[in-house]
Amino acid sequence: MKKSVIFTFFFTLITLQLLAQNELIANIYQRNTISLDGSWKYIIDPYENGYYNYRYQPFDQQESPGNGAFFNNAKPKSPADLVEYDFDQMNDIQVPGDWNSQKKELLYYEGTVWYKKSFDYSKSEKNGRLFVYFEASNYKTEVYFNGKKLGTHIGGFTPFNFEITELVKEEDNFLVVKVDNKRLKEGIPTLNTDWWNYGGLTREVRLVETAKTFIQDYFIQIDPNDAEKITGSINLNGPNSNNQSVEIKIPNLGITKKLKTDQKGQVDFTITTKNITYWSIENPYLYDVSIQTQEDQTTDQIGFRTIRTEGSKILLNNKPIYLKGISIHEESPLKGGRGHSKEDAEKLLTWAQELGCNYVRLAHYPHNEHMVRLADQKGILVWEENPVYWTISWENQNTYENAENQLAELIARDKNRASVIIWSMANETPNSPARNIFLKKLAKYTRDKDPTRLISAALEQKSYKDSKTIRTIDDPFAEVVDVLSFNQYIGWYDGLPEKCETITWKIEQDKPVLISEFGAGAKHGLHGDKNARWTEEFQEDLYIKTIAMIDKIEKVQGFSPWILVDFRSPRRVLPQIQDGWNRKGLIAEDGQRKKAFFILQKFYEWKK
Ligand code: GCB
Repeated sequence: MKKSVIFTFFFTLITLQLLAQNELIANIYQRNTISLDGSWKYIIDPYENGYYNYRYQPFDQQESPGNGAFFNNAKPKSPADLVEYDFDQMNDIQVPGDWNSQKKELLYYEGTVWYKKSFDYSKSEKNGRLFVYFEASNYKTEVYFNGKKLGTHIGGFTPFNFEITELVKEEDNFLVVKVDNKRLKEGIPTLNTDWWNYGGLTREVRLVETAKTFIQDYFIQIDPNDAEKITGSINLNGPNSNNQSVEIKIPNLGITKKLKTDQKGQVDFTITTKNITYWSIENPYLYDVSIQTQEDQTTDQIGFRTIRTEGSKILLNNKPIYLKGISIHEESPLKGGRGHSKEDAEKLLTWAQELGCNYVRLAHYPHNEHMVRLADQKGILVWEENPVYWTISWENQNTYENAENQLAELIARDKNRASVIIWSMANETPNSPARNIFLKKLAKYTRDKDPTRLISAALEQKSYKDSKTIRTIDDPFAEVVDVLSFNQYIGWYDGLPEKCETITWKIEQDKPVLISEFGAGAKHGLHGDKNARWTEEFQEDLYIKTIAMIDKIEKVQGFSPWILVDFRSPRRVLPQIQDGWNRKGLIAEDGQRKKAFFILQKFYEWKK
């Protein structure tokens, strides 16, 4: 082998190792953090000119990438030096925030944008460690710090972090991030969706300071088989992780327990206790749970509850519950664009509560962490969803791993949230052998990771045998899920609303049933005959007739109509009506309620 080939081989090996991101740090909001939000410099790079050299080889895999590589944040050292970019002369873009709704020229842009942030840093703890934590970035993200590659992240809606302890300096640090939101056939989601592909550093970015050996993660829940036992595990990270003393305290239960980590820096525990105030919709009680080690301390607010199914019932703390839900996309009701803030979450969940909801379906991808934190506080049950949507590349192993990884990151983030009761694997995926293998594997993976929650997926319905009036669920994945959910659009894509009066349902699985979607488009303020599409009256009538139809299905334990607020979708081009918006919202994008809002509200008020 030639020397240069050997070098490239080892260099690639080393870079591949470096690309592994660090395990997620749990409970980011209650750590020592420094925000990197605000103005960043940006370069639009549709040809990925700052990433590939002219032979289309990535600069970050070259021995000497030179001045062409944007991650070097290069500056000419003398007037003779050739540098064909300059971050510091570029315009600002705000982080967090999608680029589409910040810059006119980026409204429909799908491709690469480079971000750069410079900062000084003074250590608050001498022996501490430093990480950079991204709450989300859509879709493929390459992260570089002070000219070194930290790694790559794939997936637009889940958090990731990298350690920068050894790289950080007191002055002139620069973090360069390449974000590419090109849709990909083999991606999760794939090319085809019904929502806007917002690109960029869409959620917060922060530095996280930790002790040298710190509390990386913990999972603390009620034992699904014994509601008087709190079980959990705690993981430390650092040189002193093994055989370390750990103390867990839940003051309001009078619990103080001293533990010791094993050789892997982990400790599993079970605490038996009576008199737990269970987290519920009426009383979303959260306990302060604190974990202390010699070097580190963290506190979280955790609710304890059980969730399980029995026949066709869903039992919250052993009592049947009817899920009065609504589906929600993560768009900012205040500013438009991708939502990310606590205020966005507050507004969306307040609207859901005004409708009378005790449950929300966060479609079709993981929403920001504020949503589930607030749902915990407000007593709203949550369905969280992986972006396995419509027809993805079922046979591609990388696609599977990507789906599993996105779900793993979501579970890592939200596994201590009492509000989250359902992990949804997918939405409206067509039945095929490859799809069934894919989804079964994903469900098994999820169950192994988290045995304390229910598994579902938004499936599709079909005619029972050849009947014109009887509908059923005939899908092998229905055997796998705990909760049988499906979307149906009788009255909108399938006849007119009065068709609901002619349809009955034969659901044979002995499982609780949720209708994960139904709906109709209506332009707020457009009034007319109830048979005229796009009028508020049409949508209102569809709600009346659909609710009457599904309330007769015995096994139905709730539903989440499509959708709380009108949302942007490039598929929706009808002038004067859609203009780029999916109009199935009960609320228009400017906050105005449509007539159907009040129909659903009335039903939820009445329904026990
Ligand atoms: C669906 C999809 C959802 C779409 C909706 C619609 O079945 O699950 O993502 O937005 O229909 O409006 O057609």
